[in-house]
Amino acid sequence: SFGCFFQAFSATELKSFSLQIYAMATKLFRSEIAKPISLYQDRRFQGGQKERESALKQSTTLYLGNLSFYTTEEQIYDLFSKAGEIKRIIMGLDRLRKTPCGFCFVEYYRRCDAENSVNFLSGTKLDERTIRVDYDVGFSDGRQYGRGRSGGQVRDEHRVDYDPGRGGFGRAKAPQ
Ligand code: GTA
Repeated sequence: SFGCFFQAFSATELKSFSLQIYAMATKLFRSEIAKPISLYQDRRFQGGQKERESALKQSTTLYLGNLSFYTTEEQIYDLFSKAGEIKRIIMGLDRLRKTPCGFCFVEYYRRCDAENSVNFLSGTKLDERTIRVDYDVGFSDGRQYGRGRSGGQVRDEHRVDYDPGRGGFGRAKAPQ
């Protein structure tokens, strides 16, 4: 019986067991349950932290990052429709040139399909690049444009590497 099982251990051992179980549960809670749904904070989001979290929890819209400028809407459609039926894809565009600048929004009809995309497609490769899939609060007009000073994404203004899939050097190291 359970009584006999516990009698086999000293009080110190039982205390140590329960402390270990408590530590494991805390770790799990911190890593899984308390994990923020998205690390990204849109500075232009009209609303507080509660509205943001509630929008992210219900949203069927995803942000895809680290795309090649050459990846097409069709390629994105082919990969992301594996998780479910897509309502629309909005390509991220350079604000000045109106050409793809390495991100997009994918909207599904169903929340569970968006969840499967985040869980199974984030970190996979598209056009030989590791893509990032993030929950988004939902598309609104104007969000399809890069916000960097040069028209592309902000991150491309800061990077110092040579990335042929994203226009070569970032603005930080562009030859003057
Ligand atoms: N849901 O992760 C995202 C995300 N990102 C990165 C952009 N968008 C995102 N949406 C979701 N999740 O509609 C959306 C934006 C907008 C569109 C284009 O994509 O809401 P953007 O990338 O041009 O500008 O947006 P954004 O998002 O306003 O840029 P942000 O947050 O300042 O910076 C992006 C990254 O650039 C940072 O994570 C950091 O890596 C780098 N960065 C920014 N500032 C610096 C700095 N001073 N020094 C070094 N690196 C920097």
